[in-house]
Amino acid sequence: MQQPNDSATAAATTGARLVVDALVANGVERVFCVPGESYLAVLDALSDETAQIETVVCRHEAAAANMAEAIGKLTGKPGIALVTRGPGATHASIGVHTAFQDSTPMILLIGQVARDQMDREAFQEIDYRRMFGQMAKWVAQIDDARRVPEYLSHAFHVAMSGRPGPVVLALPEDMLSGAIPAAAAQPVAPPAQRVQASPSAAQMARLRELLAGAKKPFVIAGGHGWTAQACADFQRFIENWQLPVGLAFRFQDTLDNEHPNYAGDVGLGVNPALAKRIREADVLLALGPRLGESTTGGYTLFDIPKTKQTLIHVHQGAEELGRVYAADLPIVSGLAEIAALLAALPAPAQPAWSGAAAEAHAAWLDWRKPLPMPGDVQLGEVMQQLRARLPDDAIVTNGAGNYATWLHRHFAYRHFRSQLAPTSGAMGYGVPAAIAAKSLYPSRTVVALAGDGCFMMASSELATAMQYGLNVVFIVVNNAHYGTIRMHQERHYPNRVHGTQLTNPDFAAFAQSFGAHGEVVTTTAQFASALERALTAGKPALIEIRVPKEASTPAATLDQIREAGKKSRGE
Ligand SMILES: Cc1ncc(C[n+]2csc(CCOP(=O)(O)OP(=O)(O)O)c2C)c(N)n1
Repeated sequence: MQQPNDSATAAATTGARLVVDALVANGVERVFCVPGESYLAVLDALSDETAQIETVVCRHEAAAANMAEAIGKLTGKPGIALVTRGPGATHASIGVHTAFQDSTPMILLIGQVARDQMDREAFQEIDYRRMFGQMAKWVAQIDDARRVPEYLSHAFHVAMSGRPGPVVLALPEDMLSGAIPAAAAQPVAPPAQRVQASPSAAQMARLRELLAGAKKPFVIAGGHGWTAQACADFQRFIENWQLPVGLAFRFQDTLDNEHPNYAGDVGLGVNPALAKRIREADVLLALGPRLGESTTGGYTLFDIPKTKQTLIHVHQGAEELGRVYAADLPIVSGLAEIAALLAALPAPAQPAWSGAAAEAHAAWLDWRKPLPMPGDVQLGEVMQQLRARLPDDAIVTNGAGNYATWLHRHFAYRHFRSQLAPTSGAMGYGVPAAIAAKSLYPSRTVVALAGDGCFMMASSELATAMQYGLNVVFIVVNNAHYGTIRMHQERHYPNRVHGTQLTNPDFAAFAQSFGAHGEVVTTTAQFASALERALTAGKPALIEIRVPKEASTPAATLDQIREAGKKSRGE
């Protein structure tokens, strides 16, 4: 290991100092980390910048990376995670993968082995270019401390521009700690600017022509890259044009769900009436989302490679257009850029489809009504109670699991960036995402909804919530198994339950052991008062909701799922 920087040398700097200077220059307010000996010099430089940058110490690198990802989702600027080489980087990889799938700006900084140890499979050494090659927008290793400003500037630009995504930078330990003459280093770069394309006048004219000529148009909006102003512009557009709007999987906060043009979410378990409406549309405007598996009903909603519908696909990254579906009008554009133009796009006086938006919204309202489920807790009603009690701008997070389908179906997202949920379907996301959201917006209410499986993947972060006084309300839907996988198991291998059962702790006592508030709900009627106590506890709080295994989805029991599986195979 190299000697730390000799602070007596006046005009010296270090790679670590330059890294932190770049974070400061880009307005970074917090970094999420688990410390490691590979980047002590960065921690040391951060200790001089506590007025601007808070260092949030986590209990697991997966959580630190998920927190950084959540900050990227909420702010549109890269969230920063700092982890050690080898084990730290491998733990953190889930957050990088989510940032990639969700198109979220994020930068993962990894302490790397010293340059004179490289390529020996030294202690915890990994070649991050190969490791993260497919799940990051850019991976680099900074071998020359003098060039840190250039690398960091490029990292911020790449993460935020075009289709946003994660950048990984490996920082060799000796590059970070070794002193170099300050004059030899590049100067700090100005803050990075988001670079986005705008549609051409000809593309807007064609878009107008296609849309105005439609009989049954439909809009699917979503994807990362929206701003509050873009959402307001988008709302004006769909009101002027009387368009029905679906929101892409886990981008349900792009339009107020109570808006009369809202038709529902186009995600997993899509409302069949909505799927029918989309299939029968003649012109489809996909504004912002990838047309990925979850937003296309597992690639079944549209024909491949040419959709039956006239497809106008707007995306921030050119590489996404024509990936699966060849659009009639592909447009590369930032969402704020196109939304401003759409708001001013003259609408036909008497659209052929008037009344369609109201019909689609009525169908959503119908879909939203809870159906009875086995057991004493009606989760659909719980979601509606949650909606009624939480402020409109409350942030609600989740990870992966069937429990989230009640949230997605029965809750209504009413505010820009009030949903934090991974389109990557990563378990263990909701808890750290909620903690990050609360650290960013201390005055907003933040609720993390998790299954028992999902919660336990990140439950150690209760300690982080306690340490930083981040009063998140954690709601754990406990059905004592990995319910989603059991559902698939029953569908494909009826009555052969294996590898999906869980023995859980007493969640309320578990939360209390951290110093948090904890309680159990076993009936629908108990929920409202438990929520009230959790929201006013003055500390992080956990509500365990006990539900039976049989309550598999908002619409089907395990028995029904098993029987449907058998029937589909003709058994
Ligand atoms: C990190 C990760 N591991 C495994 C999976 C596969 N998986 C998807 S849902 C699920 C079960 C989730 O269980 P739980 O949180 O208890 O929710 P439930 O489905 O019971 O409502 C599993 C194991 C995943 N999506 N992510």
